[in-house]
Amino acid sequence: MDHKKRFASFVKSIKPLDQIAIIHDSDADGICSTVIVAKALEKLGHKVERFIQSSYGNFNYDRLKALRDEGTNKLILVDFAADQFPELKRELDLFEATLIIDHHKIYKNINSKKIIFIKAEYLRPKLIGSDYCATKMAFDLFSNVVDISELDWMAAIGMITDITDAKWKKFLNQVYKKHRTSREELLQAGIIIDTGKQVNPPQVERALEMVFEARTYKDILKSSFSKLAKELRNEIEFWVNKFEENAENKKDLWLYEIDPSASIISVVSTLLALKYPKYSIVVVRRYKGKVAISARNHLGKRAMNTLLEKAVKSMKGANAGGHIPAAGGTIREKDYAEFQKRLWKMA
Ligand SMILES: [Mn+2]
Repeated sequence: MDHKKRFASFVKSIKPLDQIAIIHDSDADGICSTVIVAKALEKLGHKVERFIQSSYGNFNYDRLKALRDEGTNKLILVDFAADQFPELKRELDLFEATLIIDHHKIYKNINSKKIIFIKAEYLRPKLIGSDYCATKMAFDLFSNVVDISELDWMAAIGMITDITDAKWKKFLNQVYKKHRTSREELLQAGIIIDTGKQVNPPQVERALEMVFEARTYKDILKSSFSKLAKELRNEIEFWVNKFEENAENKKDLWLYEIDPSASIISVVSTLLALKYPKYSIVVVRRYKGKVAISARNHLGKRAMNTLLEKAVKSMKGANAGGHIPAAGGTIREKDYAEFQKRLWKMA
């Protein structure tokens, strides 16, 4: 059976007593895709009971078993590369059925009787994951079973903020026209949603709620989160402007350590990649004994996911992954020297 058909039969098989949980990435793409899934299911008469942010720590047998024991029998994972986990089969076996909608690199095809595993390339063989974000995938998949056309602006926010909009000009132009808006304005809304994961402590649940309640993108622009976003913007600009002065490089590879008050390395690296498209830029931040890493190469000439995967390979408690132009990871602070050594070797 093809992926669209398996998706449709997953949706059709949901029964009134089923309890559904969504595990999602905490950025704008993860949040917008989650809201699209939940709203589409709501229209079909189903309620999503639990929303859980994906993290490497959250995705393990004990936590998933606890979720199952609380009653969750159907699991939906969005914008999260579950196929990266070696123990995955045992973990997902806890649930009656699992639906995975994701556009990260394909590590392993984990389709099975109980797992409906949908990657960007499976739906659109001519595209790659970095052209087709989870929000648009969810929008397209659910549009086949229920009319959610009023959520097109939300799909656009996910696409623009995840920088996966290049191949979708026609769709996006229709959205801009219909809602009398622009790429800039929807990007602004996406940046506000992203504030939820950046502030200290994070407020991802509130960001999710805000998007859930928004009737249009304007509600997001007017939300209380927009003030938080403004404050962060000054700090983000500060670190972007310090790049040339403080970053180190070997050939096209740049390493930039920053010490911000919030988790803004991924925005800083994205903005730097747009400013210096030819560079491969790795931005790092030490935090609580760990080092968070965000890597970008806007032109995709060097695969950032592979670069980080190699640089953290077999380090204890480390993880890395993502897309060709944009990847991320975490290591222990004590492994940072080794990480740098490996990075410069690959320059
Ligand atoms: Mn994404």
